[in-house]
Amino acid sequence: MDFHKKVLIAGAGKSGICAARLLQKKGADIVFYDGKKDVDIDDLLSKLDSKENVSVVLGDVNDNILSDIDLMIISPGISVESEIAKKVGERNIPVWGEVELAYQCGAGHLAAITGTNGKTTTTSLVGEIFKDYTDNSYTVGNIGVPYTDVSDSLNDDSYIALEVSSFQLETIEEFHPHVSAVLNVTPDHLDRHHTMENYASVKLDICINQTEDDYIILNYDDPVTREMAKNPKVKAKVIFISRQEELKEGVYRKGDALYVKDGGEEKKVIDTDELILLGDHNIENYLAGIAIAYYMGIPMKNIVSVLKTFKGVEHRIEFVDEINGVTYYNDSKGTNPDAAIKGIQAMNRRTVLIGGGYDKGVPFDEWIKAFDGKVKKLILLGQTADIIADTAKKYGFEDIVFVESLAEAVKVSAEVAQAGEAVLLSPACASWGMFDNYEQRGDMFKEYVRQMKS
Ligand code: UMA
Repeated sequence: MDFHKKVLIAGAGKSGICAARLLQKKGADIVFYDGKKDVDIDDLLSKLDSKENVSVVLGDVNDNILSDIDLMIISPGISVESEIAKKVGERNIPVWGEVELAYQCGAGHLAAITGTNGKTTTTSLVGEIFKDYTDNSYTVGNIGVPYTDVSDSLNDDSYIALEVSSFQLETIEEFHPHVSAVLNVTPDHLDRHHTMENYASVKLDICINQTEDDYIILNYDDPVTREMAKNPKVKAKVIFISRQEELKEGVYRKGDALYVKDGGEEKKVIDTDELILLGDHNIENYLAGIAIAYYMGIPMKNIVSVLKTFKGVEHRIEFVDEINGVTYYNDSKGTNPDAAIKGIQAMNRRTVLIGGGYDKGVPFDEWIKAFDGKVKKLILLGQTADIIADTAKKYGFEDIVFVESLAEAVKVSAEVAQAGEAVLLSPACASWGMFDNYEQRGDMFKEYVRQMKS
């Protein structure tokens, strides 16, 4: 593909910057556009390899900038219904997402993973399995590292685990993974996609260029993804995963073990008690990870070896340590009640729960109802402490301690928890006000826990 062109890059975030760097290497001239008027232009230019033949347009879309553009690369955060995308489309200028650009410039064996929940954990698991198999492997996409950041380093032997969001799938053209996966589809991003039908349809576009030589992994237990198997878009071989049913063909849980059944032959992969991550949702992530790696042709020994050691994604029900028989988990990414429900559901023992933080005005009722007799004591901090306590009392839960800081929360938890129990930081609230972000909150939690060991 000839990129000696003038390319408009919409969005000056991570995706736009990596796309620009890749295009500069290919000899393109760049026009950056960002809707934010206060983007620091010097800072933006300093992130590029060269400032030559780069211009920056901020704020309103000016028709003049479109006059000699050959291609637009759109960042995932910018809707295809945005003014700039519409204006470019009207001029018949192609609009590619950053993922399409990376794909067209890249090479290698590609596995692409989407779904409403679990895609980061599954992508990370698949990425670890690829890494165990070959040094020439990459974990990229919505997970945080733009695909364009690595596409120039790829060759035919590379293995790529790519997390793709529905936003990124809106603007693919030739994008063609060998194995794709749609893990589940539940309501999300409806402000952008308008209806569940549109949202599910754009997710299924992950397979639109696949052929019968490829595979699509679908979740049999999710009614939406189960139905997808019948969709005319699906040309690839369908491989189902299920944690509820033994399948005639596919990857499933039966009793206390996970299995692959391929060509009618059942192969046991691993006993579930050898896995580190807890919760049914993680069984689904494991099954998907096994299916993706297996159909990418990775030997079972690499798959099993990573399954035994995979600790999940940082800050998501992350095992921190075991001290005096008490297991500590960091779920700082539980920044809303829905996410925190998954956190408490994942606990298989009595748990001291640390919650509270920034007030986003959301109700906590469903979270408290999910305690399910497992919460031994609720340690509360931050702006929402009183609201959470009032909600808990409404449902008859009174074992509450108020603390002033995360350090105090850890100290009190350690005093209260007994051997065989767990301490879980899963705040159901954003971290703002007390911390810069959930990562900092999680890092500090881990630090306080580890200090107790020394
Ligand atoms: N911008 C506009 N106009 C708009 C919207 C944004 O000009 O209408 C500009 C912003 O001012 C900003 C730039 O676009 O300067 C940001 O671009 P972006 O929102 O596409 O963000 P990136 O930094 O490029 O990060 C994106 C993904 N962000 C989104 O999809 C919103 C990151 O996913 C992804 O990790 C990264 O690319 C690398 O691939 C984040 C995300 O929240 C984690 N994803 C959603 C999710 O997981 O639910 C889909």
